[in-house]
Amino acid sequence: MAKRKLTRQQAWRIKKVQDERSKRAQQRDQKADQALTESDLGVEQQGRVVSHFGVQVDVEPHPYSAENHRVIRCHKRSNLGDIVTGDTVIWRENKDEMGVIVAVNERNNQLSRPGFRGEMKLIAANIDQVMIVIAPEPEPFQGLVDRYFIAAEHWGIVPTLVINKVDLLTSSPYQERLQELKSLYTELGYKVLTASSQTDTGMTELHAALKGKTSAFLGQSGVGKSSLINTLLPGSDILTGQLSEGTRKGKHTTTTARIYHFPTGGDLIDSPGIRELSLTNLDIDAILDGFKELHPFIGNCKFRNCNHKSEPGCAIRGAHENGDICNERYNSLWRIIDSLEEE
Ligand SMILES: Nc1nc2c(ncn2[C@@H]2O[C@H](COP(=O)(O)OP(=O)(O)OP(=O)(O)O)[C@@H](O)[C@H]2O)c(=O)[nH]1
Ligand SMILES: [Mg+2]
Ligand SMILES: [Zn+2]
Repeated sequence: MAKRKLTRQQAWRIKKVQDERSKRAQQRDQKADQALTESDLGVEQQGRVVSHFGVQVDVEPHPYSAENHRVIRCHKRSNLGDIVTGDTVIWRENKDEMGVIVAVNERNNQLSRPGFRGEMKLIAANIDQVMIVIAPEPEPFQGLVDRYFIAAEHWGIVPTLVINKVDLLTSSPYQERLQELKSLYTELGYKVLTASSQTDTGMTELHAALKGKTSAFLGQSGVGKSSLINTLLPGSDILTGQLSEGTRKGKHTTTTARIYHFPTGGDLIDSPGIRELSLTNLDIDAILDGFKELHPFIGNCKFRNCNHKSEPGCAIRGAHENGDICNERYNSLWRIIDSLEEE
């Protein structure tokens, strides 16, 4: 009896919390709509989304200029759909130094990935290149790099591999692995940079690669994405976090993507670490596309519906037999395809 009563009470409380939540959301929408109809709203301006927090979004004037730079907290109408860091928007200023976003411009591209429940989550938009950061710690994995490169191919964005924390290399159990990864991806034709935000190693090359472009830093938590941006842009003062003592993994210090600027041109987007990059939104063809060295062979299998496992005349298996794709990458390809079939 007592148990049932408690349950009813709990249900009532949950409903109350939910009602309050939806009332608050409605009020926020009303507030944004009200602000929209106010006659003292400023003119429509172009802006870029610096960072977003649910219904509130930080916007800066676009295009960026160091002299006139400022960040304005804006409301967003719920009918505008998802807004993400890097979006360009039309906004109007309010008298209380807040703003209202009235439209989102079409994106050149968008970085997205499946979340825990398979729903697509936006990472950033309007990106020129992605910098995939790995380090001696947390432990680097080729499979994870391959996943990022597959995603980058799918997003239509060129990836660069950044091996960070090279000051730790000589004492690292993964020194050899990192050296192998460096030569593997260099041979495939990708740009591979080495860096250390601790000792400033590689910063000139990194800066040159970032100049004049919008680059998103991606990778596991703790590889030093925020530290790299702090070193490249002194004064950005981004919070960084130590690895956990036991597991030597990152603690997810950065929680939302945010844009930073080189005064001389070039935007950097810091993003939260991603534990494992799910590719469940992609089919086998998209996975194959992510393997650059297979491009000459894709579409050349004898059978149109070849699944590249045991069919005669398979061009993908043929490429492997002829050494056009190395064992490490071929095995990684199948591990990824198998993992998709499991999921
Ligand atoms: N030795 C060494 N440590 C570094 C270097 N760069 C970053 N670190 C350390 O690595 C830890 C993680 O750095 P962050 O910059 O917070 O890593 P992150 O990739 O931004 O992590 P998330 O925000 O959690 O995704 C911090 O303790 C940094 O001091 C480096 O070049 N060398
Ligand atoms: Mg960070
Ligand atoms: Zn085949």
